[in-house]
Amino acid sequence: MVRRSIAGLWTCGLLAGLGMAQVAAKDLVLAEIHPPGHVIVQSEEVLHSKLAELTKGELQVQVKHSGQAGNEAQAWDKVKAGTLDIARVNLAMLAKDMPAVKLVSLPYLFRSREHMWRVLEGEFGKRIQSEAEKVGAVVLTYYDSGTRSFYSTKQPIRSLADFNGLRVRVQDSPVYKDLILQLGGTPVVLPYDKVGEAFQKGEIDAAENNVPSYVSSGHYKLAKHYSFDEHSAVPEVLVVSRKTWQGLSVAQQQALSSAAASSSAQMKTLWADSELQSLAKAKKEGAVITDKSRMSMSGIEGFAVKLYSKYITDRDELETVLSILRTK
Ligand code: GTR
Repeated sequence: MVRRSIAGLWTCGLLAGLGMAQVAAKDLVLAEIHPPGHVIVQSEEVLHSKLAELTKGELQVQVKHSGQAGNEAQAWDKVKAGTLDIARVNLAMLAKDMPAVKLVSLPYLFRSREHMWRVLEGEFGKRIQSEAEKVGAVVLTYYDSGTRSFYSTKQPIRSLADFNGLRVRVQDSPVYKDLILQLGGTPVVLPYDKVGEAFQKGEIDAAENNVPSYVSSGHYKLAKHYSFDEHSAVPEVLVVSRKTWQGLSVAQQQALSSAAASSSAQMKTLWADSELQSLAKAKKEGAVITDKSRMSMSGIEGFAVKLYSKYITDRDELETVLSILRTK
């Protein structure tokens, strides 16, 4: 989309009068499912202002928040097809197209947030990058997504027995579907924006997410038992379509990469605070938080190991997982 302000039109007229062409501002549409106020949207606002600053307004990011440009699966498909410029999605959503993502979605893979960042910024990150390129996307950066835990409507999940027969909403990821099956529950795949309605209609009993999303989605009002088991830590990713990327000049590509890196660095400083504030809000408004110390999930690692055996199918994948685990 070409954007012209009054000042822009005036300059344009002036430049035309001087026989010079003006470089039109270009908007890159970014699909986002979270609403304003979510820490991810705040980081995208940083991306927008940094890019505008670096390109002197020549390149801008237009954040279509709250799912205006479709849900995550739709946004990812459009990026691959080259009909959407940028999508911010949870990396787990790319597992169907990228083998490396299946591995990174495995539960209990990362020891800490620092461990996850070292893995993403190392060799493994390059592998994700090259797999994304094969399907038509360029990875710009990652954002924190904390850890994911289960939350339920009727009673807190405290032990493995509590999964028996539980209908648990999961993202459209084979790894998550299998995790719930292994635990004895029934996985229900739903896009994020349909989860609230499914709780209301009694179609699901539980879901899982990080605390900022549990709160900003309003799920904490519908499923008030949040059990801090922290079974996975899959980051968010910002991907640009190959078509858009190739349509940018080298200077614009550099500016976009640099603005994305700045927004990710900024997000690292915002994330912890967002988790604390969201947790405080949930507690204040009646959510019941069960800490790990009050859960007896012993045995869950056994289920996780079964998943590892299913998803690590050859020597290369084994080496990859081992190198992730060995990353200091
Ligand atoms: C959130 C993530 C979203 C989406 C959502 C979900 O943590 O930021 O992109 O994947 O989880 O569970 O669908």
